[in-house]
Amino acid sequence: MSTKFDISYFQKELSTQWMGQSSLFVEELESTNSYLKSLPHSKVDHGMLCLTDHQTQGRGQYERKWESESRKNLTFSLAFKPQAKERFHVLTLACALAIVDQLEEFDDDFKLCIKWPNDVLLNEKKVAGLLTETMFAGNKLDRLVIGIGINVNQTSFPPDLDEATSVKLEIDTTIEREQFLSQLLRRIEYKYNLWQRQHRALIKGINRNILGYGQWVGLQVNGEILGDTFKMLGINEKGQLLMLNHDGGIESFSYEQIRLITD
Ligand code: BT5
Repeated sequence: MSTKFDISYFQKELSTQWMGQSSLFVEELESTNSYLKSLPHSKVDHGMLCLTDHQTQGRGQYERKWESESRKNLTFSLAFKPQAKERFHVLTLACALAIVDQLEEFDDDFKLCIKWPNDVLLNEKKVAGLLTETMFAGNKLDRLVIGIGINVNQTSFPPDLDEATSVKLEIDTTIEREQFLSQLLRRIEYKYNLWQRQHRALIKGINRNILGYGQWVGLQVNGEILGDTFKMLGINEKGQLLMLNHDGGIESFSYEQIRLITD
C-alpha cells in the first residue's frame, strides 16, 4: 500500500529560505499547473508549491499527457514572480539540472542528462518532465509556473510509456518522497539564485549535462527535419541553443523552434 504524501513531515524537513515555504497539498487535482494558474494573484507567493498525489489530467507540452500512478511519484508545480521578463527557458533547464544533481546522489553509476527542451533522462529513459507556463497581466509578468513530474517509486508503466523509468526501477529501493522533495527544493532555490544573478556557472552546468553536447546531431526546426547535421555548442545566457553548421557558421535557435534528433 502506498501512503499519502505527508505534507507536515515535508515542511519540517524543508530547509529553504523561501522556495516551497508556502505550500498547498491537495490529494486529487486535475493538474497542479492549472491549479496554480487559476489562483488570484494575491494568493500566490513567490516560490509557492502546489503538490498532488493523484493528478487526473496531468499535462505535457502541446496538450500531451503526463501519466503518473497515485501516491508513488512527485507531481507538483512551483510559482515564481521574478523581475526578469525573459530567459525563462534557462530557469526550466536550471530546475532540470537540480533534478540531475539530486539523482546523482543516489548512485555514482547513474547516467543522467537533460534532454532538450525539458526532460531528464536516467539511464537513457525519461525519469522526469517539466512544463513551464507564463501568465501575463497586460505586458507585465504575473507569474511563471514550472510543473515537474518525477517518477520516483512507480515500478511499472503502461506499454505506450516504454521510454519511462523511475528511481526505484533503477536502484530497487523505495524513496521517501517528502525528503526527496525537500532536498530538491533546496537545490532549485540555489539554482534560481544563480539564474537571477545570470551566473555563468549555471549555463556551464546545464551544458555539461545536456544530451548531445559537442556532438553532431540532426535537427527539426519549426516542425521540419533538416537535411544537414549540426554540432551542438550548448545554450547561451538567453536559453537559445547554439549550433555550428558545416560551413563554420553558428546559428541560434529558440526553445519553441527546435527539437534534436540524437539517434
Ligand atoms: C513533459 O512534457 O514531459 C512535461 C510533463 C510535466 C508534468 C508535470 S506533473 C505536475 C505538473 N502539472 C501538470 O499538469 N504537468 C506538470 P512532454 O515533453 O510534452 O512529454 C509528454 C510525453 O511524455 C507524453 O506524451 C508521454 O510520451 C511521456 N510521458 C507521459 N507520462 C510519463 C511518465 N510518467 N514518465 C515518462 N514519460 C511520460
